[in-house]
Amino acid sequence: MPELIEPHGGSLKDLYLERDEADAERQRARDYPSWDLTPRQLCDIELLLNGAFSPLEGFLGKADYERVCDEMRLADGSLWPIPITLDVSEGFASELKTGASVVLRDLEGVHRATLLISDIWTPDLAAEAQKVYGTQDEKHPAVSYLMHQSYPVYIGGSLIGVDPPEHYDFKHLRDSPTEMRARFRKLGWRKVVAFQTRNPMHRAHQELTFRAARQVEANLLIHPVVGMTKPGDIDHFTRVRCYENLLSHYPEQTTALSLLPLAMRMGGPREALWHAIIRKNYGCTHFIVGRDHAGPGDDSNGNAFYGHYDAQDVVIKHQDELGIEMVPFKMMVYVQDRAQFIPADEVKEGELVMNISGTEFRRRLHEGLEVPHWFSYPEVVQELRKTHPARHRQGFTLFFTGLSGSGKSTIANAVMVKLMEMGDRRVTLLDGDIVRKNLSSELGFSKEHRDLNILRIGFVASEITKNGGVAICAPIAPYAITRKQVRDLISPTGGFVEVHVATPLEECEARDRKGLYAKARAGIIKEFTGISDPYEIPENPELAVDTVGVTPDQAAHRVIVKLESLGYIK
Ligand code: PPS
Repeated sequence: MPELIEPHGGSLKDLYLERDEADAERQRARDYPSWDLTPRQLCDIELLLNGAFSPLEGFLGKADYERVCDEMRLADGSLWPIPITLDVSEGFASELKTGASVVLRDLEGVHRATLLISDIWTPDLAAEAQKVYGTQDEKHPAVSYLMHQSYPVYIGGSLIGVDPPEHYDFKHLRDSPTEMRARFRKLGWRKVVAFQTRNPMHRAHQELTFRAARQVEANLLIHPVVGMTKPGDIDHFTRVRCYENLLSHYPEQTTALSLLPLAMRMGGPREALWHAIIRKNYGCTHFIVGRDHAGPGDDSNGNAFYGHYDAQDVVIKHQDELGIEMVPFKMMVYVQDRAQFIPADEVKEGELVMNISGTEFRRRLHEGLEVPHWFSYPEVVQELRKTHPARHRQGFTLFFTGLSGSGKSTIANAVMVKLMEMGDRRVTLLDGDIVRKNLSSELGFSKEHRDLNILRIGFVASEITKNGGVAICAPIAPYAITRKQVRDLISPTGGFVEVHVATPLEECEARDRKGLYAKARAGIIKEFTGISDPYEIPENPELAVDTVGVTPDQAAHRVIVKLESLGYIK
């Protein structure tokens, strides 16, 4: 395998074969078992193969995995804080043996790499969550991923890179570590400070990066993550256009922008170390770590998962070993009298400090309110408004959930008619029965089939929402985690409003419009929700409507009022 030795950034593992070797590998591997990589695995493999994850040479084997979880080190002792593992289904794993090879394919079926299997094992995912992220609280995105999205078996081994991924967007901003180092060399940049971000950059970020570069007398690399970030983040297309706009406000020749196709884990301190190693691999000499670096937000009790500056503490502790220097920063605040952003710890007594939080900024975007110029450049705000218009111009999904016979379809229908009467909305109704007929006719009512049904509805609704329409869904959707998956899928594309049609079981059964409850009681229909199958009551729906003593028109009106109060209709 070619290994480049570089004075700047240390040695780099480039795992790709030369073109003719790759052709031969493709031929050789024709009959190997093959695995379709998940979106996260696709991000991981890109950075494994291009050397961004050096010194890794593949997905972690068991000994490396265990030591990484326990001590943030590979089996050979080198620092590595996040387990990079290949999770596969039990069925697929049962076909495999150590010493054999697996073809890894992308979403289009292209052979991206071959994995030479060294280990196959079933990890304790809850233990991994506890060790790596310090919690089993599923509000942590990486914990939720481990518990609900990860496949149960890990396979480890070294990788042979066959075909680099093709990105069709922002080609001019995509550099491998080798290309990035070459660019720095060509530009004559000897010291480079990297700035990691998953958010749009405003003036505070600009000032912070200016100061960092000045402080260490280095050039600046704005190195935003465009792989996978925190669910609900602004999409990378919008962000990158914002960064490009902002770039014109930096002095020429001092600053570069390049995109990092990383799948973040939101692992706070451990993730900060990981980010630092990656930036060293890209040839940077310095790395900015600010407040709440790679923070996952608050846990289920409303407390922060990590201390605001824990990431800085961990990075400083390993600084010598890392081979890249941290530039720590406090939160930046705007001091009105100075008309300037400064770090919070430099504010003098009596100075008036202004700040607009991320939440407040999003509220202003949603409501179409003004964003002051001191906070962000108008071009950046304009770019954000294009893809994040005020709420009444956004698409949204209205997701009714409730027992059979609770009145979901009736209310959904009435709401649809009222929205169509208003005239400025394109509405699609995905009622339970309609979907079962047109999308899910082969499915039954086992948990697996219900989940599949709901995820299909979620997929269609997300497409409608993304394109500015209104999707009204009315399935039973009895499982909380599946409803959450649908919410997480749709929220980044527009609004998601969950309405629990909370008519009590006794009332639904008494109505028994379709005669199904009687059949369920008689055991003729099995797995009937509320009778012989569970219904998990939504804990925090945007609205709960009990239809007892309420006409369908009144219930629909409550939904319309809720949509108005949330800003989805004007
Ligand atoms: S789910 O759980 O969300 O996938 O269910 P959904 O697609 O909404 O389908 C519910 C409708 O199917 C009829 N039906 C059953 N419901 C629940 N449990 C069982 N076993 C079952 N068998 C058939 C029932 O008419 C539901 O319609 P609604 O409109 O909810 O009354």
